[in-house]
Amino acid sequence: AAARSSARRTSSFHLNSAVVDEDEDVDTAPTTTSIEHEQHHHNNRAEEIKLHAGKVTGTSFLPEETVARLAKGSPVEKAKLTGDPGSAYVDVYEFARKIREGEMTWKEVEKADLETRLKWVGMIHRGKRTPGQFLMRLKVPNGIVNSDQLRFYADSVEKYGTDFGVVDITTRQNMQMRGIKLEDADSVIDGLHARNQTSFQSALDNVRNMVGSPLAGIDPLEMVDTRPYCNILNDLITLDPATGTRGNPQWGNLPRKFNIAVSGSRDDFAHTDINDIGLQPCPHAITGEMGFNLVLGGYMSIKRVAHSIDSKMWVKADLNSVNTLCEAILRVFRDEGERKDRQKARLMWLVEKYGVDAYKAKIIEEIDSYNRGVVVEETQPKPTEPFERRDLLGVHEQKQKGLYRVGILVPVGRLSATECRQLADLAERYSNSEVRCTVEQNVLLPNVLEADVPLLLAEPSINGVNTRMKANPGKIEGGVVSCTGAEFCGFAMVETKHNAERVAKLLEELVVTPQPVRIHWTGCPNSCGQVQVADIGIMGAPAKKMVDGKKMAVPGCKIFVGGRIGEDAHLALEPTYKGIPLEDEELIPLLIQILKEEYKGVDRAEDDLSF
Ligand code: SRM
Ligand code: SF4
Repeated sequence: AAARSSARRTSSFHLNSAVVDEDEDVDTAPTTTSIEHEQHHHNNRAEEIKLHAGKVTGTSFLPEETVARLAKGSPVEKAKLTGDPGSAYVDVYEFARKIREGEMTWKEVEKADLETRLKWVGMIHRGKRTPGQFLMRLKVPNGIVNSDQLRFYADSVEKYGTDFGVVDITTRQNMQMRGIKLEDADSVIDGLHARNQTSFQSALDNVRNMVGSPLAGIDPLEMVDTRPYCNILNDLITLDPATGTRGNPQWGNLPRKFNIAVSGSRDDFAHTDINDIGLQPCPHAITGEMGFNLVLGGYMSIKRVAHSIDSKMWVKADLNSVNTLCEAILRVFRDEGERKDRQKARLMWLVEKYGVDAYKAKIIEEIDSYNRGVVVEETQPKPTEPFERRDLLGVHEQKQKGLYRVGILVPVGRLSATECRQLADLAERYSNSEVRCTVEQNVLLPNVLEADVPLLLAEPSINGVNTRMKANPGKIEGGVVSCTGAEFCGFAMVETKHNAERVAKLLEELVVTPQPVRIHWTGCPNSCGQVQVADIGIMGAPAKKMVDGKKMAVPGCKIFVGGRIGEDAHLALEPTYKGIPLEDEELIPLLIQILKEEYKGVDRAEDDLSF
């Protein structure tokens, strides 16, 4: 295993022949990944199963010393050792077929497969809320989808009904389909693969969706077009170099989840400061050549929330450098990361174990061993001229004369099948079928002709007259982000999405703020809704209330105030308020107070239109 591991490690995985070269004009770069020439594999089930059947497992890439640690590791590590998650790429087809043909029911799938291994194909069982139904999480590099994919999501979830069959845009600029049953999973996966997308390696101990700039290629202030980087890294992680199919065992047994974000401008729309790897564009101080400063170790969890730290590394903005740097970091993390205590298994802990200088030396040694001519330099000084972070919602000029980007609010990221199709219609009519997701769970349509902008804004699906989606939302409702919450998530302490959408509407009616205010909701301390970066972050938590003269436990929240994003990012690590019952009479007055004290809000009746 060790020999195979090192042989694999030093080989170069440049399968991305169709990935746009950084020297090319990438304005019309492919919207997703790059392997159309491999498409026949994905369309042919029998061939794909044959290819995967003989494939090496995730564990076989690990050095013997790491495998020994797995054996004494956490229950998840032991489970991964017993049933290699990489084989889920094949097993999901087997389960689906057997259930369809009446050979078994979903209840007979072993618990370890049902609740854990299937996460390697992006299937997350919602056993507590909707037994037998799954959420299928995709990989959408750089958050770019097209109308055909949107229609496919709608077609895939519709049969599960309007309550369960919905599509969510996530806080990683990604898509999730809900309600999927195991017997349908194979055809949905095939449909994704036929559309050059995948759900593989999107959950549990995998590298998660590649976040990039939603303005890639259309931004007058762009420093780097993030699309080719997101695509090549997505391919590095999910494309099996041995077979050319999705599902790559090489990165299929990491110690923990792993997040990568590539920022394209000083706005940092990708939130590099809360990702394990954050690539921040920055020109070289002497040569002026564009490159990336690397920040490391940002993450959020129940036990610890950490802002990323300066790694003291800079690489050129070219695909080989970025791919190699990320591969080296992943290799060291995979083989050396913590396997016993999952609370200490995120990258930050490994960097701290080494110390930044020793870690840097280790990564440079690893990069040099690949012999790909990649040079790592010291962190370069960031630009200092004044810069104001820009809005993603609303209508904005692009770098291309006569073309506009139009941001559209998708409240809490939730789309019904009908809304998916409405978005697809808009994209076909106005944006060359392209839709871009943001980490704020909204979308923007790029490349809208100037003359078409008024027509788009007046479209009945987004004009705000009885529509959830809005092209011109208010400053409060436009800034709402929410995790999944109790409706589907077993960890949730409270309901989030419906509360978030309703409370935002209420606040919008009562208060006016001069600037957009970002209110984030998250159902538990895992902080999928990233409350620590929000202006106002509402996290599900216990609360008590007097009921009939007795103190009773009620659903409640903690409130974080003052998180910042962009160049001047800051995490609000401690809540300002605790134990607030999640009831309108308690919560609304407090939120209004915060909006007035911290964000210059005024009562709507007093609005003097000066804003
Ligand atoms: Fe998350 C676990 C949803 C972004 C930190 N997250 C979960 C699970 C899978 C738990 C579960 O099994 O139910 C949630 C599935 C709920 C559902 O039904 O949708 C879940 N996380 C989400 C999403 C869908 C929230 C959303 O509504 O947008 C986001 C999916 C992103 C994606 O497309 O991949 C999501 N989760 C995040 C983020 C934000 C980010 O990546 O910027 C974080 C904090 C950042 C980070 O990871 O460092 C986050 N989720 C967690 C954690 C805590 C991780 C840790 O190191 O402890 C868990 C629990 C875990 O992994 O053990 C978790
Ligand atoms: Fe579920 Fe908690 Fe994540 Fe919300 S923050 S989706 S409740 S794990």
